[in-house]
Amino acid sequence: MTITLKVPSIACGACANTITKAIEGQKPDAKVSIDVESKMVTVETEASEEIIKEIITAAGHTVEG
Ligand SMILES: [Cu+2]
Repeated sequence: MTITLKVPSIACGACANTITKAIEGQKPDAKVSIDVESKMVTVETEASEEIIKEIITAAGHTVEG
């Protein structure tokens, strides 16, 4: 399943790196790609959208919607 989330708190590549590591750390099967310009996070994973949102939030970021 592909999950796409807008994360407005992403300001730079370091933010994207933090989120990528947080998701991949907890869900090693996940493939994460983040576009810093549009602040869009795309995750290819078996995990639910709710879980991915929780991981991003726990990493100190805010998911829109
Ligand atoms: Cu940053």
